[in-house]
Amino acid sequence: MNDTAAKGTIGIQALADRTGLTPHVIRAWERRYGLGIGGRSESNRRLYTEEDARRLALLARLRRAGHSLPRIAHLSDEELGRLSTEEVFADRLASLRQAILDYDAIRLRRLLEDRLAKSGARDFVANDVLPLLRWIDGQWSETPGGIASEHLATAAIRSVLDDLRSDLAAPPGAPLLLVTTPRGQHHELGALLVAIEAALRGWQVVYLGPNLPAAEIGIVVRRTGAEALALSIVYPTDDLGLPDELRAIREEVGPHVRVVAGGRGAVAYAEDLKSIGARIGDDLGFLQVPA
Ligand code: B12
Repeated sequence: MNDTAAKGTIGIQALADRTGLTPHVIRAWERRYGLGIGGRSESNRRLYTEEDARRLALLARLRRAGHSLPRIAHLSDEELGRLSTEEVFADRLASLRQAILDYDAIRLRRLLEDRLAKSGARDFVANDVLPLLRWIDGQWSETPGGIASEHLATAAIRSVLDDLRSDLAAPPGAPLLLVTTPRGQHHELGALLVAIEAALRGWQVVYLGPNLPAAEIGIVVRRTGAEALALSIVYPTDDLGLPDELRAIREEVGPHVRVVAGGRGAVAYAEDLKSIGARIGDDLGFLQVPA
């Protein structure tokens, strides 16, 4: 038992959800290799901390990248961190990048689906989708054919994420979250990622796609009784109409619906978001399903 274990709040199923492993595998690994995670609550329940979840996710990633668990399970967190340099994971992206450079949309899609099936949703997002988007970012704006590559890549990513999202079923009675981007915000992938994460956390998600006017959001809230609304804001960051649109969203949804906004452009509208009582930031902790 490690000494932070007593403060753990995460049960084994939640730990499994976060790491993409099953409870059975976690128990087996603990038994065999002593992973240096977890402790017991006063009622003798096995509980884990956020650091434990991060350590276990890292161990699982390193194992998938070819490291042997018996050899790495006892390393310190710092030593594990060193192993997980970009280099270790570079290979993982190589075939995806090549498919993009070859304009081979079918191969790209197949590779992405394959990754998702092998790694599970969270690992796929963290270690394939986000690094790939970082690579795409500004990669070829000056290169002829570069814009086509970017469009091809994001169309494939979008489509795989959308399939993943629509496959995630909510438990009965789950609270309802609407996810969209406000009018004028056309970048959609952030909203899709939020929809996926929220569904994994037990929300029933109604995904409305990008660029939705306030009045439409209001209609859906009233019709569905949604408890919360997540807005992704990426680009532009200087839309003079967006502050009014955000105020209109609050008026439409009423005072009780929780509103959260994230995405790389959200901070540009921080004051406006604050003024409508929206939470801002990428912390998905707010998506904790209300008790
Ligand atoms: C994919 C992409 C596109 C695709 C969009 C496809 C689609 N259907 O969405 C295409 C190719 C069409 C495109 C077009 C353009 N794009 Co673009 N695009 C990107 C790219 C690569 C990813 C954008 C994205 O989806 N981000 C969303 C997520 C993945 O990232 P994030 O915002 O950091 O969000 C993270 C968190 O904040 C969180 N999150 C996101 N939303 C929310 C919401 C909540 C509630 C919470 C809790 C968390 C959360 O999730 C993410 C994961 O951690 C970025 C570069 C990049 N890597 O971000 C450029 C980028 C956003 N694009 C950019 C630009 C300039 C454009 C164009 C103007 C290019 C052009 N000259 O035509 C057009 C504009 C289109 C338009 N009408 O708005 C710039 C914006 C620069 C700026 N000033 O901010 C960027 C940053 C590229 C760059 N470095 O220049 N783009």
